[in-house]
Amino acid sequence: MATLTIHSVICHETSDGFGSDDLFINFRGERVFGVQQIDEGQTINPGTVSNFSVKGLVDFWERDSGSDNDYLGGFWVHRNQVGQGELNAQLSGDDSNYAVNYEITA
Ligand SMILES: [Ca+2]
Ligand SMILES: [Ca+2]
Repeated sequence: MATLTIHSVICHETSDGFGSDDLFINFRGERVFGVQQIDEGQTINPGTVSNFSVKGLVDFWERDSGSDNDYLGGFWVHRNQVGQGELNAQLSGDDSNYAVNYEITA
């Protein structure tokens, strides 16, 4: 088994529209974190969110009521990333700018 830990999610720019983002995170299609409000300049620290056997897709969404949720972006994680230390991903969906720091451990 491998473990996905999301150390930090830094919001440099929220998605389109007014105000903060209502962020939630899915792993393999199931919600593992949120909804958590986040605004520009803020950082959240989800921590260990899931275990997995081989690989999985991590997706970041912005929840909207009254319209479809906005897709912020995502990335694949794989068990062969165990031991690679802290990894980084950039999200830019819906004109957002997020920096994600994560790690895969055994
Ligand atoms: Ca929203
Ligand atoms: Ca929105």
